[in-house]
Amino acid sequence: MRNKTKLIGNVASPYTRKMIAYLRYKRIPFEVIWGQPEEVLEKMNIQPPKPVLLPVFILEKEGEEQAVTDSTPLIRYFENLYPERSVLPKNPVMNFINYVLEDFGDEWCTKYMFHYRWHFEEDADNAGTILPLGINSTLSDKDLSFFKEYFAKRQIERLWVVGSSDNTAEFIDRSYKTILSIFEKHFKEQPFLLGCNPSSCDFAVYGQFTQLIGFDPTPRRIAYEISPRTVAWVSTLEDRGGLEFSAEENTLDNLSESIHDLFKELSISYIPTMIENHRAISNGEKEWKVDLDGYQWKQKSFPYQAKCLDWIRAEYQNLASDHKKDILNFLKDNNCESLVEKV
Ligand SMILES: N[C@@H](CCC(=O)N[C@@H](CS)C(=O)NCC(=O)O)C(=O)O
Repeated sequence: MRNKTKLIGNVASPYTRKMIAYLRYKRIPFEVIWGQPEEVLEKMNIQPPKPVLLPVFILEKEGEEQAVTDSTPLIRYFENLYPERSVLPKNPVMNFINYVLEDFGDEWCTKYMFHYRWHFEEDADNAGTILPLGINSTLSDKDLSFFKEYFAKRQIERLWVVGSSDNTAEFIDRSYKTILSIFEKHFKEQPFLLGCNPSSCDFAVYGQFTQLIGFDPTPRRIAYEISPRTVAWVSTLEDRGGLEFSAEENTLDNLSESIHDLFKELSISYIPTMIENHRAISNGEKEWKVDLDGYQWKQKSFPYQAKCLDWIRAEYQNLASDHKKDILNFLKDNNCESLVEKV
């Protein structure tokens, strides 16, 4: 029997929650160490990854333990080791749609998360208190109040880095509410985003929504008002180890209307920001601006997100020509073709 998979994470980290729910669904034995990766890895005498992000997995590779991050390639690594209960659709067209939606969860829904966590006083106050306690619940009151101020100040100052500001608050709020309305319609028809089984995109979106619904007061209130079905989907996806796997898969032809609606929302939010970020990185610009439906979006350039767009385009290029045609038609129908066609 293989050793248990070890990971270091935090309950308030969406990507940690994405991976734990994934491991449970896959029935992969694991041990989670709630803590700070640098401290834990030093004790274990393992080199920290660069950069250190949460979660950090400790994997046995080439006969030694290595610290590895990045949930999207990690899921592909585990899928190779444990092909049962696959979270990657077999149909290449659906697999591509899943890949895009996974990235949307990781790279766009995280903006809702960071924005609501630190933009309003009530949420920042909650996060400032609970985050340090999540790392050490026995902190003295004096240390807690020091860390609360330190964390909150640092994160509020970083809001603009991901595009959240007074200029974009309304746009982010509108996008979050649109997604919730689409999900409400969707989960009335199907239990998961792409059918009867959860796909990797469910886990990515779920990770961010564990925070929006389970941690931060403002987005929680909004979600309960707009989409009780999303609330239920988040609560149950936490542990779907007991779900029977179904061999049935959706295809592009019977894809729900709500997934088309979801891509229409991506076309005015996630896609233009990914493209503009990619352009800025290619031109060596440190920050960039784009008009999103009349809102002036400004943020720092992220090399990682430029890589994400390259990966999506590579996935598309690797498809057979018939599948490429189907995808392009689907993307065009939803104003999303710039995702794969350089403009
Ligand atoms: N692409 C990475 C993202 C991981 C990530 O950004 N984790 C956050 C916590 S949820 C983090 O460690 N942030 C630290 C920082 O930005 O300084 C993944 O999918 O695992």
